[in-house]
Amino acid sequence: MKKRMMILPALLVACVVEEERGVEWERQATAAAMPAPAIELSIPNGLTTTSTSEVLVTGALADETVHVLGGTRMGEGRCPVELGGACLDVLGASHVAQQDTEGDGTASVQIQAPVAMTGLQGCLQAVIPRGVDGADSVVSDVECVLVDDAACGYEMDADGTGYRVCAQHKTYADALADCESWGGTLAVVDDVDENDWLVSTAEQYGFVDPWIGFDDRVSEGIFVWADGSDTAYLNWHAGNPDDWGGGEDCAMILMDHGTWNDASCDASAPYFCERPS
Ligand SMILES: [Ca+2]
Ligand SMILES: [Ca+2]
Ligand SMILES: [Ca+2]
Repeated sequence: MKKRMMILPALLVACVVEEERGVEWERQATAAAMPAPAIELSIPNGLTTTSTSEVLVTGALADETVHVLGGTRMGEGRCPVELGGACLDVLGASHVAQQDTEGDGTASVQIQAPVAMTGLQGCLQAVIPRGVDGADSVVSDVECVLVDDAACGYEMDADGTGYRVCAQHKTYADALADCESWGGTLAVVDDVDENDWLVSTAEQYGFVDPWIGFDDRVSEGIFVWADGSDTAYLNWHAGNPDDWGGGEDCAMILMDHGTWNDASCDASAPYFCERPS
C-alpha cells in the first residue's frame, strides 16, 4: 500500500512535465514550418591555397555557427558528389566561426582552401545547422570562383621526386621561370612511368594539356630538355612535332592521348615543375 501512495505523486509530476514538453514540441514545429531565413555567401577576395580567404555570410544570426563546405569543380566526369549543381568532392574547408559580432547581419569566415582545390574552380557553400536533427539547416547557394592564380599544389611520385603542380595557365617561358624560382625546371619526362604519372596527376587536377620542359626554341627541330639532360625518352603524338604554322617550339601533353604535341610557346597552359628529391 505504501508503495502505491509513493507512485501517485510521481505520476502527477510526470504528467505535468509531459504537458510542458508538448508545448515545447508544438513551438518547435511552428518554427520549423516557417520559411527558413536565407543566407548568402560571397567570396570577396577570391580563393587561394596559399593564404587565408575571407568569406562573407549574410543573414546569419548572432552566435550562429556557419560551416563552409569547400570543393573543386573540375572536368566532366569528375563529380563524386552533386550538391547544388556543383561538384563538392572535398569537404576539407569546413570551418566554424563566431558570427556577426557587429550585429550588421554579416559574418566573415576565414577559410584556407585545401590543396585539392587547385583545380579550375573552387566552390563553397555555407550551411547553418538548425532544428532538432539538422533537417531545418539553412543552406546557401553554391558559389564557385577561379582559384587564385598563385595556386600550385605539391605532389611526390613513387620515386620521391617532387613536383610543383600548377593549375594556373602560363606561357611556356613564364611557366619555366616560375619553376626556376621554385628551384626546379619544367618537368623532364624520363620514361613511360613518369609520363603515366604526369597524366594521371593532371587528370586529378582537372588539367587541360599541360607543359613539359621540352622545346626547340634555340634550334628548330632540335628539342632539348629544360634541365639540359640528354633524356632519350620520346612520346610524340602521331605527326608531331610538326612545327605547325612555322611556330610550334614547346611541348605539352595531350590529355586525350597521353602523348606530346609541339605547340606555340605563347599559348597558356597549366604546367608541372620538377626538382630532384
Ligand atoms: Ca623527370
Ligand atoms: Ca618547332
Ligand atoms: Ca604540333
